[in-house]
Amino acid sequence: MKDKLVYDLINKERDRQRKGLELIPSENYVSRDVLEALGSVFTNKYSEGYPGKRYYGGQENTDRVESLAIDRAKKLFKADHANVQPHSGAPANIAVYQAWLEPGDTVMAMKLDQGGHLTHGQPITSSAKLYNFVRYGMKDVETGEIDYRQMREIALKTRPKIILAGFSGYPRKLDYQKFADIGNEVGALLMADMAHIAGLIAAGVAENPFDYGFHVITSTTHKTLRGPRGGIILTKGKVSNPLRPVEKTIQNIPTLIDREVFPGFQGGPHENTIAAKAVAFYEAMQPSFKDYAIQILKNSKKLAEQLMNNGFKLITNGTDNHLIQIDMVSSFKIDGRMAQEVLDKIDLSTNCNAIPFDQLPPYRPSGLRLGTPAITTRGLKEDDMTKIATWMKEAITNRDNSSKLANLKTEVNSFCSTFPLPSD
Ligand code: DSN
Repeated sequence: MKDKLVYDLINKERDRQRKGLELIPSENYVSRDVLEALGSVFTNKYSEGYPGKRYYGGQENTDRVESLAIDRAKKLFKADHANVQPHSGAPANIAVYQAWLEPGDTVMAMKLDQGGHLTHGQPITSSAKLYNFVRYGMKDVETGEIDYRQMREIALKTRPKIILAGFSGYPRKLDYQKFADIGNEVGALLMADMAHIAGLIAAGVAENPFDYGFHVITSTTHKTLRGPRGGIILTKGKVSNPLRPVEKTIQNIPTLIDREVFPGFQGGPHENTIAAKAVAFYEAMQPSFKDYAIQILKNSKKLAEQLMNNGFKLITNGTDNHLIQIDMVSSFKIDGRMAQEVLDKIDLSTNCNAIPFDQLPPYRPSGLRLGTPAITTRGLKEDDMTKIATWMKEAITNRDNSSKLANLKTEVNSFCSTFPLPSD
């Protein structure tokens, strides 16, 4: 590469990724094949429209690669229709809202502090300015059980047009049947945002919301699914004649969503990313991906157990999925940001996060979020989780001792040198 500045930064970032452990639950390390597709000449091509119905010429290869990504996504997630064009998870969610709602309509989604996501109606987002969001949360933060009785009462009162099951910080399973019962009772569109657990669903180690009658699933492709940064929207039902006006009915949802992604909300799709999505879907279909997903869960359970043994107070006292939330204030009387910064010093990457009923502000919340998708890709197993929990405890309790932190960092770096990145 002639641009030395960028070249150096790419190399430095590769080194950073090699030397440390990525514990942020929404991150992962992609394969060399995914990277190659992402950096391919498909980035040169404009292809507004959908396969077979484009607005520009020269589409014989883009049509085929996008069709491949669509077919693989459908197969992987038992969908009838897939839109693989959303640039990421936020645009995917917004496209569904815009396809189905009118301004002022109500959406029911998880509270942010309980594990919900910004795009599920946080007041600072553009969606929250257009639509009315009502909330559900946990009945008991010690177990993580959702308060389904209260959820139903709120739904009967507010008649949401969408009931959204999904999260970015909730470590337990959702009861999709209960969501479906409430949604069907009030006539809501059942939408799941499976961004965090898409890889677990693809591998068959987490439940698929379509098995419970959900109408729409959105996801990112770069978390547990281990693909490029991007989004997808999956639906049941087929696209109807795209030239005719369509009514807002459940049957028309695939057509409404396709129209909303393009031309409604986005312009040209990123066909290089779509090619990389196709590669990631292929990889997720291989038997080894199931082993990977099983190991994510084993590692997560073990890490949770070891952290608790080391005095970390976990939100819901454990985990059923790939992610773990720690209440750092109760555990060690420091806030989540300070904990994140201490762990950065020993090359363990985590992220601070709000915890239920957090008394601290979002930029300096009480919680720390971590997870096992990336370290499992790297090849770590249950025994290694004991090391990570011990390093974390040592670093947090010796946070003012710079030579102790330097020693821990050396230990982490030397451990990591035996676990190359998949793209090495
Ligand atoms: N930023 C993602 C996460 O970390 O969970 C969600 O969009």
